[in-house]
Amino acid sequence: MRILLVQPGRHRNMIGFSDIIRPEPLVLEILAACLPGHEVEILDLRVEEGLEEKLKSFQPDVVGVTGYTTVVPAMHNVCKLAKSINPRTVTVVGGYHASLMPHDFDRDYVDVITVGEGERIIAELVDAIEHGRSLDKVDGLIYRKDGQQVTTKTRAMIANLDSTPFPARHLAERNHEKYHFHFWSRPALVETARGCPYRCTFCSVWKFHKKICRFKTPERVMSELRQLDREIICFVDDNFLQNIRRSERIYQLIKDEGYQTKYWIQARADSIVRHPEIIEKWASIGLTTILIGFEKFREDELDSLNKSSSVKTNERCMEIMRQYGVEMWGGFIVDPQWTREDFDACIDYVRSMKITFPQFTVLTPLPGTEFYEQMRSQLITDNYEVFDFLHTVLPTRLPIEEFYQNMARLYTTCTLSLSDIRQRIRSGRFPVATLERVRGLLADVTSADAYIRTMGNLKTGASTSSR
Ligand code: B12
Ligand code: SF4
Repeated sequence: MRILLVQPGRHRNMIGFSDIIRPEPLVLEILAACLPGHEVEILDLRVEEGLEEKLKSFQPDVVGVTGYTTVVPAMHNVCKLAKSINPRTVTVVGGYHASLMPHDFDRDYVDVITVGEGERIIAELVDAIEHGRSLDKVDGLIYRKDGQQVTTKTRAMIANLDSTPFPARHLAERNHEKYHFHFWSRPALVETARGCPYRCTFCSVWKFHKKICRFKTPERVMSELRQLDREIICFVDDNFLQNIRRSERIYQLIKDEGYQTKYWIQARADSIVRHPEIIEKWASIGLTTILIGFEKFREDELDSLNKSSSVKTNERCMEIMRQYGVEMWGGFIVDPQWTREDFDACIDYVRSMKITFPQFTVLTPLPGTEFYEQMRSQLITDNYEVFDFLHTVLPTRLPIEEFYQNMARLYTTCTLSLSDIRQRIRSGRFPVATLERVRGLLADVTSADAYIRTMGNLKTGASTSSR
C-alpha cells in the first residue's frame, strides 16, 4: 500500500521556539519503520511544501498525520485536503493530543484516531485496510463506521522497547540541511525511554504513558547511535537520568567505542543532585546542554505544581552544572496571575543564577491534563494554535498588554545577549549558524507586540483584567 506520513507545518501565530528547534520528524520515521513491505513517504510541511501535489501524484491509500496541540487545526486541514482529493484515502491521526482529546477529531474527514503508542497500531491498521478486514480487531482505535465513532479495545503498552525498529531516517534525509536543534545543525533525535514516574499537574507525559516507564537497553541504544553521523545527538527522553545505572552504562559503551559527537539531554534537577558524578562523566564525552525544568523560584509555587522537587535542589543542580561546564537550558513557568513585582523577583533570581539560556513559558493547561480539567471554564481562548506556552490562555492579573511587556522583559533582561553568543561562537562553544537563529528567536520573544499580534481572538465573554 502507499502511505503518506505528514508532519504539519508551523502556523502563523507561532512565535519563539518553533523556529529555533526544528529537528527531523522522529515520530514519522518511527512509524515508517513499522511498515516494511509498503511504499511509505514522509512529507514534512515545516520545511517543505506541496501537500496537494504530493497527494495527487503519490495517490496514497492511507494518510497518517502527527502533531501536538498547537497544530491540531493544521492536522485537520491535512485530512480535509486528502479526503477532498480522494474520498477513498483513509485518513489517520495520532499522537498526544489525538490520544488524550479524541473528540477534537470527531469529523467526517478523519477516518481513524489512534490512541497511544503508534508502532503496533499503524502496522496492524494498514494490514487490516490492505486485506479489507474490519478495524474492530485493531486495538487502540477510534474509527468512523456509518458516521459514528467506534472505539476498539485499549491498546496494551509496548513492554519491550528494544522490539521497536530503528527509525527510517532515510525518508527525511533530503531535508537534513534544514533541520537544527537550538545551537546545533544536523541533529539526530534519539528516544531511549518512555514515561515518567512523577505527576506534575501541568504535564501530559504521565497521562499518555499511564504512569508506566519503559527503557531501551544500553546495547540497543548504542547500536542505534552507531548508525548515526550527526553534529549532536538529542536524547528526547523526559529524564535521561531516570535510571542512573542505565545512563552510566550508555556512557561507558560510548566511551569504550570512542564514538564522538555532542549530546543534549533533558533531566530532572533531583536526578542530577543525587548523582553529580554522572554529569562529570557525560561532560567528558561531549554532553553540552541539559534542558531542566526548574519551573519556579519559590518553594510554594513549585509545590503547587506537584513537581516533587525543591528550589534548594534546583540551586544545587545549577552549581553542579556550572562545575562541569555543561550549558543550562533552564525552564521557568510564568503564572498568568503574576504581578509586576513577581516578574521583577523572577528576573533578579534568574540573573543571579547565571543560567545560559533561561526559557520562560506561561503556565498552560495542556488538553488532557488534570490542570486542564480544573481550568477549562476559565480559558480565554479556544484556539489551540496559541497553546504554545508563550501566549497566555488563562486570564492575567495584569492588563494583558502589560503581561506581555513583562514576558518580553524577562527575555530582554535574562537571556544571553548577542555579544555573549558571539563570544561563545569565537571560543568554539557554539557554531556560527547559531547567531542568526538566536537573533530570530530574540526578535520574537523580546517584543511585546509579537505576542499581542499573534494571540488571536479571545473567546466571547472571556476577560482579563485589561478588559
Ligand atoms: C523532546 C521534546 C521536546 C523537544 C523537541 C521536540 C520536537 N520533536 O520538536 C523540545 C525540548 C524542543 C520541546 C519543546 C516543546 N515541547 Co516538547 N516534548 C518533547 C518530548 C520529551 C519528547 C517528544 C518525542 O520526540 N517523543 C518521541 C515520539 C516517538 O513520541 P510521540 O510523539 O508520543 O509519538 C508516539 C505516539 O504518540 C504515536 N503517534 C504520534 N503521532 C502519531 C501519528 C499517527 C498517524 C500514529 C498512528 C501514531 C502517532 O506513535 C509514536 C510512537 O509510539 C515530549 C514528551 C514525550 N515524552 O513524548 C514533549 C512534548 C511533546 N512537548 C510538549 C510541549 C508542550 C512542548 C513545548 C510547547 C514546551 C515549551 N514549554 O515550550 C515546546 C514546543 C516546541 C515546538 N517546536 O513547538 C508537550 C506536548 C503536549 C501537547 N499536547 O501538545 C509534550 C508531550 C510534553 C508535555 N509536557 O506534556 N519538546
Ligand atoms: S514535567 Fe517532567 S517530571 Fe513532571 S511528570 Fe512531566 S515529564 Fe515527569
